[in-house]
Amino acid sequence: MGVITPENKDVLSFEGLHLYHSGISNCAMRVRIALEEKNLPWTSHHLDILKKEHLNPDYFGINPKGLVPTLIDDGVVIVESDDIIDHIDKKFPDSPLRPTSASGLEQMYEWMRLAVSIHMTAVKPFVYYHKVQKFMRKNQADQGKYLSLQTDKELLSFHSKASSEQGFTPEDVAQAKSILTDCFAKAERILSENDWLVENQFSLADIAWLPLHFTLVRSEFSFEEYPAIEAWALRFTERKSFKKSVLDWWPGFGD
Ligand SMILES: N[C@@H](CCC(=O)N[C@@H](CS)C(=O)NCC(=O)O)C(=O)O
Repeated sequence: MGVITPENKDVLSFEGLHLYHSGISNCAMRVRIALEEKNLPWTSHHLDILKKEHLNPDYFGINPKGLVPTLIDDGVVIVESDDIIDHIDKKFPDSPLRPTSASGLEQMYEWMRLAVSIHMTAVKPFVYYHKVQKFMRKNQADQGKYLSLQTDKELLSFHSKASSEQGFTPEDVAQAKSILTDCFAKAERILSENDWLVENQFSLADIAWLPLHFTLVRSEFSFEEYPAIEAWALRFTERKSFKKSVLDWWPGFGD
């Protein structure tokens, strides 16, 4: 989706980089990593999504789906984590986070698209089942509020399931796991011969995927069968950006 025109016009006068984000959100992690890799100053607007701080008309007026992250760059509102990190790298080209060849670029975008495309079908159900649904289960008042704010059908259906008595089931998790396994098998093949996902050069592709590893490993997903991915994740944690963008914001799942 990228650049949008928000209903909440307050943000149009924001100067510099402002990020609406949540410590726990893997999508927001991508943006914080890109910002720290570039050493860019940014203003934090933190919303604790476990406490449902994002469920209010002001925020839905900025991000129509009520999701984090949202970046405001000098009054320009950008949503969707892959579009946001692409914007950051294009606008601030020092220390580039992309390969130079056309085929490398195509591969990088493919990995970014894949990371975003499996969010609703695999990452969210897996993480909700193991960690989040006990916090996110909405009471009737919260559910009513959500219904009055949310218009996106896929999210309405996702959250009505998450809030239901049963929540996500072992069958949902098995389906999610099979999608994740396909992706990680592909990444494992590449990383067993390379340090980074595309052309052996650190890029937005790695930034799109590291938060998924970080979150899934804390949600009982086993990476035992993927030693090259484990080594890649470890390499990532050694980067200067990692502590400031991921660890320092990570609240834990409350267990
Ligand atoms: N495709 C979006 C997904 C954003 C998304 O789902 N964000 C999650 C956190 S990772 C969120 O805001 N969840 C709160 C909710 O579903 O109400 C992106 O990549 O930015």
